[in-house]
Amino acid sequence: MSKAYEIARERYAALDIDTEKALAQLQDFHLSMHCWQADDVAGFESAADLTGGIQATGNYPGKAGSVDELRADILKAKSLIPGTHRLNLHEIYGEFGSGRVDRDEVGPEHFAGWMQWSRDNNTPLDFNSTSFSHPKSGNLSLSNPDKSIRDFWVEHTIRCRDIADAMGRNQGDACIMNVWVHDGCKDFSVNHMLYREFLKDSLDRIFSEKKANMKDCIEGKVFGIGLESFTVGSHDFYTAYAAKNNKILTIDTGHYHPTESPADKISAVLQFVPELMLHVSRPVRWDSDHVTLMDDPTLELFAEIVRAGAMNRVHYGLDYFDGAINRIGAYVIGSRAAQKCMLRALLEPTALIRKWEAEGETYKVLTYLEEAKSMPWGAVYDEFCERNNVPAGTAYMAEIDRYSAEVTSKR
Ligand code: RNT
Ligand code: ZN
Repeated sequence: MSKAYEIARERYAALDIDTEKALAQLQDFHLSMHCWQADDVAGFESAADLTGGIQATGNYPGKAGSVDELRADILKAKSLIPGTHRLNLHEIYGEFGSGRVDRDEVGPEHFAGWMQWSRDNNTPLDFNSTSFSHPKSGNLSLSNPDKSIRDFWVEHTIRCRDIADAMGRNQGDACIMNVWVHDGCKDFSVNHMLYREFLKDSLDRIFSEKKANMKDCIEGKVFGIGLESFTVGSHDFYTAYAAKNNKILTIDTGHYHPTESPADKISAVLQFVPELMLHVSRPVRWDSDHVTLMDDPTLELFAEIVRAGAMNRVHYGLDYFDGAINRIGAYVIGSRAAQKCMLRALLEPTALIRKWEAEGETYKVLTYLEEAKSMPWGAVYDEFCERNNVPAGTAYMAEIDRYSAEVTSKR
């Protein structure tokens, strides 16, 4: 135990906070690392461009080009992130062999290798259907007025639920499957009602069969690139759908209006939906999917979860894809930042602050919130790293640089 940690433990104890308890809670806090930071959302299905209103920018060398490279990169990143974590896969990351497997033909067999990997590496899997980067993606998938295209995507998503169910069975723990579709319009449309009726109907068909080993979550957003004027799966649409159908709602922190607070949605929607999935990201001016940092919106998000007593009702996915920087570094920075935000939430003297709030002593509420910022939480995080045999502080950079020199730069 380091001297710095011992001092931190005493300082927190004076506020009635048990750092050992916080460390145990942090050990039980599992991120769902998104596989798609490793290769700029390319996947292994085809060489098709990334479409569907999202874009990865940057050309940093060494992105993963095969399933083996992707697995190696994920394991390297995981070795520099304390704790145990999950991996979140998209359908386009299946192992399809040499023949083409279309999206309406995919099955658990294409993820048998991943399930084996999941067991071998103690890394449970989560899953996503993939509506983008395909000749049938267009602007509308599950809400397309053309029934044959709609049916194609319904079939795809039903098959993805089978895959997720197989993953959940394999790992003895529910696989969380996200449905996000890019459907929208670049310009004015007078068919909002029609498209939303189709989307609702498609979702009803997709979710009609109950599955024991997976859970569904649905993700809305404000707009996609090239689809700026209208989004079929808006937040109102999915929040209402999730509340009515008892589905998990996905909150992607990059998907809201700039002054809207994703953190404040936690206690609002948890009154009506069973659980939440997070896509923790960092929007810079728009849904730019920059690497997650320990910034104010993310701190507030995790603080709201802990204050709500909802730690176990939330799944902690990450969702960013920055092709401009070292991709292993991106995983390590973003994952550790999310953990720091959670740790700081766990170390908040909430009971004391609530007492001042109840007494109407607002200046004391602010005093405690302000002082919490300069408490020695960093020493507690370093202790967490050390107990997990992961380098604390900046020491992980040496290993990332070595891996770049020996592995990714040779690709
Ligand atoms: C897009 C959504 C979605 C994707 C991933 C790749 O705006 O955030 O979650 O980022 O599925
Ligand atoms: Zn997302």
